[in-house]
Amino acid sequence: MGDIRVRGDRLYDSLLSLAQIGKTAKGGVCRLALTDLDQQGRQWVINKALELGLTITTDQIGNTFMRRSGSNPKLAPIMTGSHIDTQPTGGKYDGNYGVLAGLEVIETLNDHQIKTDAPIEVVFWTNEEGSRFTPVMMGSGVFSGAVSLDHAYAAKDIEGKNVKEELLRIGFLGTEKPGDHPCGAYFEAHIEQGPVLENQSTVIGVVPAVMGLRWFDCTVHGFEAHAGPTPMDIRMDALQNSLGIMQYVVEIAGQHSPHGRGTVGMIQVFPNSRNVIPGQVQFSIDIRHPDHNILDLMTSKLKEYIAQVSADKSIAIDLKEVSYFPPCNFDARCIETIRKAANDLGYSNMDVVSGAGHDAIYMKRLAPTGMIFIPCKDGVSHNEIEDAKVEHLEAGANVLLHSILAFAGQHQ
Ligand code: HGY
Ligand code: MN
Ligand code: MN
Repeated sequence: MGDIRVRGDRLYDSLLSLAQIGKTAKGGVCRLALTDLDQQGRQWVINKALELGLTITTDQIGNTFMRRSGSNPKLAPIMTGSHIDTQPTGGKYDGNYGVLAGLEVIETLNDHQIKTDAPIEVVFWTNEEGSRFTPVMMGSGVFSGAVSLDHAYAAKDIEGKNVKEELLRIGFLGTEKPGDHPCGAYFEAHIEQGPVLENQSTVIGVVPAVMGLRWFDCTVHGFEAHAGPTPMDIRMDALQNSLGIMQYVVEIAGQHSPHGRGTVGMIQVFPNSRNVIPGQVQFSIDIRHPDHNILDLMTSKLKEYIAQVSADKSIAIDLKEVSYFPPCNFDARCIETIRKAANDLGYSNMDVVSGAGHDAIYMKRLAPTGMIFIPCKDGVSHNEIEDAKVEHLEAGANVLLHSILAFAGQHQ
């Protein structure tokens, strides 16, 4: 069994084919969670799974499990997967790679008529990106109990549509109770989305941990007035009063470099008219750090700064936490299994802490969990130019194959 390998060309073709659904002019993918394009992407993956002889289950938050039976159905399945929803200017590989690498593992086992003791399941999770709906990693968060189903159902997008109605509309409001689904171990293959592996000319990232994250929605209130007649000294300009906070988000990340992260990615100005002094501004805050205590310190500093701005300017500022997960360490046995597979296969490998969140951080709460990284071109992701080499896509899938087999056992 040690000498079986996936087919990188076949995996690459399936990634390019799935990437046609929501493809953008610059060669990326825009397939936001629970849109018609997400529905088409889901159906494309399910059709491929059905061709491979898998059985399909969907839970009440739309997480979808594609199962290959094992010789012992009593054993909990060894699971792998990721997400197929993307950022608005996403790439072909973020998430999609982990799902299709899982199906390539299945197809390789079918090719070699290998029967495993434990069942194997490939999963795609609902709304990992958190771009259209928060919280981030919604489906796996509900599956692990970190997010309530009702809270997820009520989440609304910028047009006021909620998750439950959108799941129903696209036909993925399943019946299985989230989490009522055993898992023996979970492995997720993903592009690194950063520059470390490429800079180190290393093929496989063995992921020991994921940074902790906090997301906020910050709303700064002001007073709408005419841009012409209103003197500068009496204005309550919500946008001007927001700028210092936005810069401070980046400043606190710098105060805790090299691992601190601070980003303002979304901003909405009301009424957003060029000759009206903004009466309200709502913007996103994303702060991260691999050390829990430092993440807490960054959070308290941010809150103190915002309170000071509110007092100094006598303005109302609302800060609402919309996503949180602490730094997470993966399972030692999974980490060593991944490292051994990479070494046995002859792939260079190194530890890489993940700056990006992944569904694996929630699966780690339920079962032994590990992640496999491969390089992406210039470390770029969440960008339409995201790219990866076929040989790296193949290498990661081979490490995934042998890591799964190490846990699933082979029926004699
Ligand atoms: O935000 C993240 O880290 C992930 O891409 N959802
Ligand atoms: Mn991802
Ligand atoms: Mn992403």
